[in-house]
Amino acid sequence: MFEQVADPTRFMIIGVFPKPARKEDIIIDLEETVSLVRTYGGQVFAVEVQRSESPDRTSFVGKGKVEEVIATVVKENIQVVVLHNTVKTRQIHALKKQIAKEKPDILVWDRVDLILFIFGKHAQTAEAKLQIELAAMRHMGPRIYGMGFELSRQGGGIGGVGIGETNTELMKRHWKHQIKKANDELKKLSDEKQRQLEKRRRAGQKTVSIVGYTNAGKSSLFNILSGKDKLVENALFATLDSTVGTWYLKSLQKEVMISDTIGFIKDLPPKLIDAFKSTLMESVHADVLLHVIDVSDPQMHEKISVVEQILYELDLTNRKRIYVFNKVDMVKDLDKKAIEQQYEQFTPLFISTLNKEGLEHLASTVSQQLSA
Ligand SMILES: Nc1nc2c(ncn2[C@@H]2O[C@H](COP(=O)(O)OP(=O)(O)OP(=O)(O)O)[C@@H](O)[C@H]2O)c(=O)[nH]1
Ligand SMILES: [Mg+2]
Repeated sequence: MFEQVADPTRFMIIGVFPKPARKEDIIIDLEETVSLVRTYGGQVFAVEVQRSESPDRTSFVGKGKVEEVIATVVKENIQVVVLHNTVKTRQIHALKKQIAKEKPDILVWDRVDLILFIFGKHAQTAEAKLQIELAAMRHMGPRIYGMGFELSRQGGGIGGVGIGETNTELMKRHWKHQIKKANDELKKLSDEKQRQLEKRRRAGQKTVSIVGYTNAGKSSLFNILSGKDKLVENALFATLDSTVGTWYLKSLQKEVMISDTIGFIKDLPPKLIDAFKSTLMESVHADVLLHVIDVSDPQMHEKISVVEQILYELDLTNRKRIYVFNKVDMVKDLDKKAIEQQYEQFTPLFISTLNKEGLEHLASTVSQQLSA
């Protein structure tokens, strides 16, 4: 698994937005990246926004802007420049090279790098670690060796920095080997999972899976329904693995399996989602999906679409889904009617895991869907 050698804490964010983008939307958008930095454990000392129809082909950020960025990096002693967008490897490399003239140890990450570093910090299970390792290798490419990462798995290390410059062939071979090794190990784990799922299915056991945007309250709901005690945190990506528990449905007089898993976020590249297929396997095999939504979030509708898009990429939109609008305790005068109308086809219902409100109705709705 990759580990940060010494965690950087001083961050700067750069966002490139199209000219017509509204200021309010830009702020909301950037706020998510700021929370990602916080989740990582960093602090944001500067934010730069560039308005441009098309990002610079060479270094993503335009020439004049780069000068400003360098000045800020030096002045604020920035350790990591995070590009709010998802950026091509060679552009990141070019930008880094320019900034490094003034600050040699600068790190430049794009949004996906940042998410991967967060995953890397939080991963607990062998499966989650392997998936992140693979995703990181695929997304970062050989760039990974200059990013302050080192391969810490036994026998996996090649000492981190520098190999790219010294022996490209050796690096390429090592690279292929690492990817294959991680792939093989992951395959073993997911085959085992597949067998267990198959066994459950043969035993006639139904599975309900909780999905949704990160921080919506999925683990909170999972804990109540399963009586377990999973980590709940006001942070993005508190959960990275998947956990299965049992939920007793009174009206059916039987137990069903319930699973909680990693949250979704916008702009996740498909290859990253692909890397998490093993973790998401429970959801893939679920009889009913509970899509948990934070009803107090001003970006609620956009986030619903992001989750739907990812479910589509996972080929899960043919599945029965129930929209579970959570955190009703936080919204005064909630217009339930409007939401019910808009999402009628997804059997919308309203809960608060905090006040334990709406849970009976959730149980009866799920029971109905399972026996339908
Ligand atoms: N007010 C209020 N807060 C809630 C409710 N449900 C969850 N929260 C809070 O929302 C935050 C996120 O909750 P989690 O259950 O960790 O959310 P999650 O969807 O599992 O998040 P990730 O695993 O990070 O994707 C925590 O601070 C919870 O205490 C609710 O009904 N009302
Ligand atoms: Mg969670």
